[in-house]
Amino acid sequence: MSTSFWSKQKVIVTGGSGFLGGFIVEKLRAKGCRDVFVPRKKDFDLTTEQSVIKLYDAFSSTMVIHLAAHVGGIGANRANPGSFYYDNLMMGALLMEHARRRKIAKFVALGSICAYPKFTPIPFKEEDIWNGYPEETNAPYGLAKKMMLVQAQAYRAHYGYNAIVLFPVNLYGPRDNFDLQTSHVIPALIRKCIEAQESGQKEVTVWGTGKPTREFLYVEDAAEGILLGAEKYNNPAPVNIGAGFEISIRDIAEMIARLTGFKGKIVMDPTQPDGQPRRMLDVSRAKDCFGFVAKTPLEDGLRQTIEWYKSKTLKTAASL
Ligand code: GFB
Repeated sequence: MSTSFWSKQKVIVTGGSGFLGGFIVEKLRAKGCRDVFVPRKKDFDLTTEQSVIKLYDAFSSTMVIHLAAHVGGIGANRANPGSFYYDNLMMGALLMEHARRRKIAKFVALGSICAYPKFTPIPFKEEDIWNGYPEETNAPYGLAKKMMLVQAQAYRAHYGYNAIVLFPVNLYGPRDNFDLQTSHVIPALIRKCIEAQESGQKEVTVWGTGKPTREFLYVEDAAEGILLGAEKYNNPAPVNIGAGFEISIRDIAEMIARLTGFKGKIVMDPTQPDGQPRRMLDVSRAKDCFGFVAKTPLEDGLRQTIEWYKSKTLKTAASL
């Protein structure tokens, strides 16, 4: 445990009240960091320069962990390509530039696996990240996030600034977004299966053909990997943060049906987009550079997510 390192850090966590951010803030405190500042969206619009200046005026820090993003699943990406591009591009550019001007010692930027080319050889290696255009449904988002990699490498070369960029794969877990229009596939299918069971529905619709594959990293493992990188990694090369397996959408749908106890039919809806054909990361660099290996098996992570969602919906029903 590197308590001594974190006890000396004063950390700004943008997006610190979000799905991943909440786990990062909890882990920071568990690792001995006592000075954590989470800028709330209602107080700081981080797509504007004056808000970024106001943030850095409000809290002097030794590190920025930039998680804030305008993000959603494939449906949200298709519906909002312009704002996903602009908001994520501006937040990254402004936060890193002003962190540099303030001489904030370290900037940790979170890229996205959507930045990879549509047809990247499996497993995705970081050196392949520039070998093509990303898959169309989430290219604006992925490229906006990828510009932080360009900025970080340029700033290290020009100013000697210490910014690192980590590329997490699809995340899932408790406290995720379960809205059926804007969520990612795992929370969407958990909710659909549970609601179908409760309402006696005989079918659950799964978007696309079910043929694409994805890799899923449990959110607490992602938080651990990001903080290990934040503490130990100080190089310009990007690093994948993942679990190192692939599973088809049909297989994950069947696994979620089994784990939620939904016994009805899974119906594919090919009018909905498949998105990237295949995803699976080479996770060796994170292991070699800062000892990160994901621990939570997919079934265990799904069970914990399903239990959390059930308890949350029970609480909501009880409070009505
Ligand atoms: O998780 P998801 O929305 O985003 O979709 P991506 C993954 C796959 O699951 C796609 C299928 O092939 C979807 O068509 N899918 C099946 C569903 N049923 C559903 C459903 O009910 N809801 C959803 N959402 N999908 C994300 C990006 O791409 O990758 C994010 O949208 C982020 O911005 C993330 O970058 C890493 O995996 O295609």
